[in-house]
Amino acid sequence: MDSNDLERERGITIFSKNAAVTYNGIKINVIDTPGHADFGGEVERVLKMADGVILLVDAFEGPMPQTRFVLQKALQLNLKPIVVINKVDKPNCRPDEVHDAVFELFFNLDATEEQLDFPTYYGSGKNGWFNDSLTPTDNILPLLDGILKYVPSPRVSDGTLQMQITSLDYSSFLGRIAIGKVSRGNIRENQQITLVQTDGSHKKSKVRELYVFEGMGKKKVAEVQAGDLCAVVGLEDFNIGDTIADAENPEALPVISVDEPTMNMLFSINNSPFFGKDGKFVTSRHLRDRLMKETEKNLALRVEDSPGGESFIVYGRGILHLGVLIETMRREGYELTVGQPQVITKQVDGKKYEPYETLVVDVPQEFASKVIDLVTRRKGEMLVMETKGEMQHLEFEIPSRGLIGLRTQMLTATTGEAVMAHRFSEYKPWKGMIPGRNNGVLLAKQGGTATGYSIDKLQDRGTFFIDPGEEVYAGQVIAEHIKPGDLVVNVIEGKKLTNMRASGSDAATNIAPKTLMTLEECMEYIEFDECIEVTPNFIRMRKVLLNEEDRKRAAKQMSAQEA
Ligand SMILES: Nc1nc2c(ncn2[C@@H]2O[C@H](COP(=O)(O)OP(=O)(O)OP(=O)(O)O)[C@@H](O)[C@H]2O)c(=O)[nH]1
Ligand SMILES: [Mg+2]
Repeated sequence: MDSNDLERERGITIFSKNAAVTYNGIKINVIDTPGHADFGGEVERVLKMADGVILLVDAFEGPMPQTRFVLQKALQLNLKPIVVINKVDKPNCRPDEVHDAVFELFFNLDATEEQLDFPTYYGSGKNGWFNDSLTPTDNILPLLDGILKYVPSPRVSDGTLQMQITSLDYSSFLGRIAIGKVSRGNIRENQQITLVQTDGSHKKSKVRELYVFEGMGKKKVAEVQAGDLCAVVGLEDFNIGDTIADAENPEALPVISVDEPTMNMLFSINNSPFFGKDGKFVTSRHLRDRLMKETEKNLALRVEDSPGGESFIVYGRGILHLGVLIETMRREGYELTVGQPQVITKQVDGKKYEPYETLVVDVPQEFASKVIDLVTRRKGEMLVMETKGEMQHLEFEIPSRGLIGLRTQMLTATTGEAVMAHRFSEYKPWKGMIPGRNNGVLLAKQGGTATGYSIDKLQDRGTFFIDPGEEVYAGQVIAEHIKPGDLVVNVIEGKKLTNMRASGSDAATNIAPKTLMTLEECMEYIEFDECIEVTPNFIRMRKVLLNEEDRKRAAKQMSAQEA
């Protein structure tokens, strides 16, 4: 069901989606949720529409850190999950062990007796079958039977209309669409309603059109009964969390709460020399309107104006959550500058607390000690070490700060073999200094077009992030230095012209291709005095202070302050 461009590129679900099937005369609404903890806000609200949960687990990998997160949310809502162990087609899969691991997870999450007694189905989505045993079939009917058997019919109560808006959709024909579950009464086309907003205020409105989910699409209907999910067209000025209620006697449903943000980043207008060259929306006004609009549907996101009015502090649930927002904006034509992600600390009993995460790393045996060393240096503590076939399975507790920049180092240290995943666990006391990036960077001395000649000469000094022919500006990060400390270099030098020409001596042909970094890799890479210029076609890392003299002065000031 992943239909968004970003979802397809990354192979993960970011936004929840609806589908519906009718089986044996009973309508089954299906809601697909993201699995990653960064999108917890999305999971928490859509689970409110659900009467049951199917927990999908990989038959080889078993429960992942994010499995714990979504399962916890479901258990807290008193939903009784059906466990589906998928991908039993994988060679070396271990469905029985995975089943035990899932049981243990339920137990650790304080599941009730009833929840612990979960039904389990096995199968392969890829091969199109699911069964209540490991015996393959050629269909998914046993699972559908299980859904009818174990998922209770919707809990509805008697009374006037109540429907909480849990998602938004947009259509250029119909405008904004409110999606939710009718939990009481019924809703009709052309009905007058009262919208009860999360701050308690009331607003009269009218339903223009109604849709229910059918297959992968929607079907227009005249009326929807309590228990079904629906999409309402025609309401004005609504937000997620609002209740659509009776026109005369409106009663609101409890407000949806979502987890607090754990990370923030400074978003500003692009103030590089290349300002406005690439994007359509470039002013702080554009940026502000776009960010505010996002907070309407992205519940775990918060935006604050920062003094001066040119920048905004954006609070989110992690690198991925904020990264997806930035990536979406650049595709819409925005230009912006984003700073180094900062974790959000809290004061608890007069002490400084910071977010911690559970980090899981699966890595071939021979790299295990390197990984442990790397994570320990970043103040991680190992909790679990298990052998899984050829692989070593490691679990750590680590401050979120320690994760920033870890991925690149981890992949380098394990020649790309490590598989890592992490999830926010809790706030705990501040763990002290965590070393940042080991290496310095090479910075462009002046603006211009990078030449193959200069890059070739500088190749043994660093690993380049640019190719010959790219436009650069002074203060732009163009390479990783092979050593600590930054170096300002000339990359626009042309080859001295001589009359001698030898075939095959063109420097450009010997240049290693540039290292391409994704937006999130850049977010994890930069240091506090650096930022990222994001435009529709370019992602450039740069110093906040582009001028070399300014940087020297700032550094002097800082060391004076430290002294
Ligand atoms: N071998 C095998 N691979 C599968 C099977 N089902 C799904 N996959 C693969 O597993 C990967 C992840 O599938 P998704 O459906 O995106 O997983 P997801 O759980 O929705 O992931 P999130 O939305 O990010 O939580 C894809 O590459 C699928 O092709 C299966 O039955 N067998
Ligand atoms: Mg998915």
